[in-house]
Amino acid sequence: MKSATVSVIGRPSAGKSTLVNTITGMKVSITSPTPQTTRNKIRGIYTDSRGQLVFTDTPGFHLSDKEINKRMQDVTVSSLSDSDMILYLIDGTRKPGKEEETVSDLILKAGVPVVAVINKKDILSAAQVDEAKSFLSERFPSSPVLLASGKDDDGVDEILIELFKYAPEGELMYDESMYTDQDLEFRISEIIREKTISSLSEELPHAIYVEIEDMEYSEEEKHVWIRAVINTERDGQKGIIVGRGGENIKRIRKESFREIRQIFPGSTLTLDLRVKADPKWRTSKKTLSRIFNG
Ligand SMILES: Nc1nc2c(ncn2[C@@H]2O[C@H](COP(=O)(O)OP(=O)(O)OP(=O)(O)O)[C@@H](O)[C@H]2O)c(=O)[nH]1
Ligand SMILES: [Mg+2]
Repeated sequence: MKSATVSVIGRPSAGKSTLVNTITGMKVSITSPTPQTTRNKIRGIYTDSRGQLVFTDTPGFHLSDKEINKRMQDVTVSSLSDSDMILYLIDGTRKPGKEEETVSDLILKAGVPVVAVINKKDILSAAQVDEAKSFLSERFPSSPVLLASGKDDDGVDEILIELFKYAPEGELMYDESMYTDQDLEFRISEIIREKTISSLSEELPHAIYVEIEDMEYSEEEKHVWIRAVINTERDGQKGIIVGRGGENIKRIRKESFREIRQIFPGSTLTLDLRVKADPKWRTSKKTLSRIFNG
């Protein structure tokens, strides 16, 4: 039996979370076209007759001195140092520059086996593939370099084959029926954040965080009651989230409701969704520590 922890590392929007969802076959980690969607370590567990791979999806590594970015960098770096292997994803549509070099330096420093993947195969030109290949073969001469599309589930089996090749022998770390170890409140807040992000444009997704204020479950009535808050950074941003006539928040609620209900099959659900301002939370050490708990 093989058993290994695998950190999924790469720049923002490389497709890390999409790939972890494809591998596990479940919605483990939220995704969006906005870079820096993932903010925490998110575990996705894959088990088959070969053994178990416990993936840690991480925040995309972004070079920036802002406090919030430093927190996210810390989450990613801490994951690098506690995994048996690294799955390094690069987005073939973007030229490898200073940021990519910094990410690959960090990976090399971790000193564990690396499987490198050029992702987004479905939209890459031959020249883009060549450029990514030469970057990776120069930096990781002894690592396999694969081409895949996490979104289309193309080349993903080959990634698993390579990872199992390098994985050490060991017992399963989780029961084979498990696909994530996230607590319920976190998962629910992430679903709401995803639906909020997808309703917004430009910078606003970075200005929000979601918290579950209260959650109760009645075994007798088979009913789940959740009160959640979408926090914005400024008072003026609340109106954008609510939208004209409440249209936007209604859509966020409806889409969140549909997905949260799947977590509680056989139960009914009340989702009370509110919008509040938490001024300057992105520079508040206390709030950041609560959100970026690793
Ligand atoms: N064409 C194409 N798009 C992809 C692929 N994988 C992911 N994407 C898209 O790329 C965007 C980012 O995907 P995510 O999975 O959220 O990327 P990520 O690396 O987790 O991003 P961060 O969490 O911000 O670091 C989304 O719009 C995805 O739909 C792929 O294989 N092909
Ligand atoms: Mg992500």
